[in-house]
Amino acid sequence: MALFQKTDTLGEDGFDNPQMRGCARGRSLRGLVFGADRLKYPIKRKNWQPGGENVNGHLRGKDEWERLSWEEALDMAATETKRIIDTYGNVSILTPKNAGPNRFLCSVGGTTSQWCCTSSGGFYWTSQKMIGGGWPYHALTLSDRFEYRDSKLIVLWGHNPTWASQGGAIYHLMAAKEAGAKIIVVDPIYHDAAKIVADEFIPVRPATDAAFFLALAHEMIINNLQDQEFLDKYCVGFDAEHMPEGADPTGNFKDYVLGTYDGMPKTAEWASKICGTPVEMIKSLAQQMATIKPLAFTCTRAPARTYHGDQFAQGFLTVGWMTGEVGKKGSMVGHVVTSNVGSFHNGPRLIAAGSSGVPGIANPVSPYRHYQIDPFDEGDWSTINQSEVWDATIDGKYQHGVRGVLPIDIRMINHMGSGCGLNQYPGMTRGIEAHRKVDFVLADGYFMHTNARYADIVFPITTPWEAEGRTLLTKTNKEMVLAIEQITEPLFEAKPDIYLEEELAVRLGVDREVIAPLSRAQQIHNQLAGATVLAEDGVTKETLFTITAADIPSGVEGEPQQGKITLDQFFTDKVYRVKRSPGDNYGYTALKDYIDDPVANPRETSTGKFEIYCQAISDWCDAVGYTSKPPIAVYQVPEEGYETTFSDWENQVKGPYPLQLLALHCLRTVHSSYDNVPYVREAFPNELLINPVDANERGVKNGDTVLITSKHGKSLRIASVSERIMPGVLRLDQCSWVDVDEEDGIDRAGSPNYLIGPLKSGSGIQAWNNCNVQVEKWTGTPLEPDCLWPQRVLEV
Ligand SMILES: Nc1nc2c(c(=O)[nH]1)N[C@H]1C(S)=C(S)[C@@H](COP(=O)(O)OP(=O)(O)OC[C@H]3O[C@@H](n4cnc5c(=O)[nH]c(N)nc54)[C@H](O)[C@@H]3O)O[C@H]1N2
Ligand SMILES: Nc1nc2c(c(=O)[nH]1)N[C@H]1C(S)=C(S)[C@@H](COP(=O)(O)OP(=O)(O)OC[C@H]3O[C@@H](n4cnc5c(=O)[nH]c(N)nc54)[C@H](O)[C@@H]3O)O[C@H]1N2
Ligand SMILES: [Mo]
Repeated sequence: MALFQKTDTLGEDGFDNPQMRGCARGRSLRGLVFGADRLKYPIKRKNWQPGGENVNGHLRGKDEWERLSWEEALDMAATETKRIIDTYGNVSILTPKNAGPNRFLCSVGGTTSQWCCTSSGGFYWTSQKMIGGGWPYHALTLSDRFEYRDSKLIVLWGHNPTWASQGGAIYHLMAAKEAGAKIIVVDPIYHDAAKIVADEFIPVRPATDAAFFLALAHEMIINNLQDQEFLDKYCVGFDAEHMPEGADPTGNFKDYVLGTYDGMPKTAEWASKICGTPVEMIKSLAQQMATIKPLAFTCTRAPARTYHGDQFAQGFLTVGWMTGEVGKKGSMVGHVVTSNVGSFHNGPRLIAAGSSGVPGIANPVSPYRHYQIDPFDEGDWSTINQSEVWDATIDGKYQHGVRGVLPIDIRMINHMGSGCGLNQYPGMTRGIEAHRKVDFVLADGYFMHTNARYADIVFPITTPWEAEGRTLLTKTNKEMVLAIEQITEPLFEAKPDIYLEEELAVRLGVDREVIAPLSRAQQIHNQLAGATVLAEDGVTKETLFTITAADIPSGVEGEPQQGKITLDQFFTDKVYRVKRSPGDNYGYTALKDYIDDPVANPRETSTGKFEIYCQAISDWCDAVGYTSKPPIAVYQVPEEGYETTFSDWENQVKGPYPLQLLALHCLRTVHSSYDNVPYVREAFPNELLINPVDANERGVKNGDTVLITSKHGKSLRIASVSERIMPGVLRLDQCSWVDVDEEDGIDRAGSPNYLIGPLKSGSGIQAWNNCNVQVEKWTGTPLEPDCLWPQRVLEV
């Protein structure tokens, strides 16, 4: 059977309504679903059995496996979970995944969850507090894709949409360029988007952008280029005359930049030593940003996924607002969310699915998970920051917001459901140690991915392509939905997540209906029947699907309804797109209401304005309890960054880890997903990108195997020597499946989180893009390209 994600062939292809092309991962689905390494049966680690105290935990990741029947495995997992709850309480079970705890564990008293800033780095909380609004998500402030054709200057700061963004991003950039926009890219890498559309490329070292922003501000101030009227009217905190009530006037941004009180003007020369950008480039960018209008000033969240990443977000917004380029056609300042909407499909979704109708189950151990946290809440909850879950498990304590450091005794790690936390969270060497410390690790998976490899019991789970029925996928850009359908019966003994959860819950005395109150068919029907699309007026919600009596499966409750497209048509086309044209009612100019009338439409900040001086974000970081920061954008040296590559910064003497490592979202994988598929490995080898200057210093040639060492771990990779990356900076893909050689403790797969430490800062950021490393030529056996490695096929 051929199984490729179909590509969009609907309608006429063109800049207004481009067909959406399937990506390399989608086209590799066959290798994922029908991979020889699919997990076929429930399995148990040979030297583990229920009953605790840590039965041979040191063998996790090394032990052999034995096959169990589903009944045996379910009984064993349920008995051990119950023992742990009865002995140590629900709080002793850690569920380290973004998707949140399972219905099963919530229904039996809950579990310690994790919270994080994951994708968003410093932007999540900083954007809400400085811009106002967005709750419970970020405050997003970029405009609809058509508006880029009105921009005369587009800045892509740490923004490579050719790799990480859905929605045909590069096509929209090309259209903007054709319409006359100049495009400037600022990045440590001369990436593919730069190659295709950039008129100028400006290099910058990772985790140093905050210094660059201050120099841009300095340059604008000394040449009086800032839009003072905009700053006075819409912002607080730029200068001493416009501070929020009660704030110390000497704490304003302008005086910090000029060095009025600290004697240190944040000049281009000062910044250049830190960020590595030539002085002339900094000055020229300030000039261009302040004078070429309309300006679209965009970045991703990648540079904010760094230690002190809040200061990136603050600096970016502050300098953007200094240009006054907000809320008008083609003028915008904001960060993109490449993961959900794509880089240029900003604004509210035009199409929405109905609710499945299944109510959530609260987690009695904590109301918080994923992005949600209230560090000021002094209640008796237990949620651990993603950067701290492994340390907390090993050390028995964690930071509980304003309550400070509290003890915790984790006895079980629950990996059920989606996510691959052990591979994906920073500090994997600590993660492996944590997994070896507890009594029980429970996992499921399609394969023996990292979570499964270090577990005691693993259940084989069906992929979405084995799930019954046909439904719609709305996790696309805002203008379209895709059809998804079952393409094969469940393989081997794989079963759906819900089956696993239901069976475990029943064994602990919970009613089946609590876990699965509605059949899958009913849930799908609810999603299809409730789907809506905005009418041409851009306001009215219309029913999307026509559903006939024959479309409603027996046993499913529902009524026939009239919509814009029949289900048969949708599942034939496989895609539904809203037709766009310039000037239509689906456009969106971010923040227009505030700019048009700031009195009638105040921002949801404490002052009602944009807060360049933002006490709220400073208070928030203090409450989280890792590192504190002043209310304005400043530059603070990170725990790992550029300065820390030196042992003696004053005399510029390099230290033991003289290079900076980036770990980027890549063409090969979606995070750790697809990393086991040999043909994406072949097409996109995860090589260490290194500049010729650094390679030559180390006698490393293109194709050589190199050893990468950090304070936290060691990895081998093949070097790819190229001038496309700045000297002093390296790049790996996030995130290959770690493959540790137990003899020497070195990871063969180049999995970046094995090198990256669990650093903790600011609003609770995961610091993925600032790791300090050393590289040397590997004198042992050279690595074979990983596309030739045997797959992890378990013979049990
Ligand atoms: N070094 C570094 N690390 C990073 C990042 C980085 O930039 N650098 N980025 C971070 C970011 S932004 C993110 S979002 C995270 C993502 O990290 P994760 O959320 O852990 O995502 P994946 O690695 O794709 O893991 C998804 C796993 O869930 C399984 N799965 C998918 N659907 C289901 C399902 O329905 N049921 C079950 N049981 N399993 C399912 C897949 O097979 C796969 O193994 O990674 C983070 N880690
Ligand atoms: N193919 C693919 N696409 C994906 C994903 C995937 O795994 N694979 N994951 C999705 C998800 S969940 C997310 S969160 C997004 C993430 O997507 P993004 O947030 O866009 O992150 P990246 O693609 O890792 O990095 C974007 C750019 O930032 C630059 N950069 C990194 N650090 C710095 C820095 O300190 N300063 C500057 N100036 N630039 C820097 C990198 O060189 C790169 O060019 O991607 C989504 N899209
Ligand atoms: Mo993400």
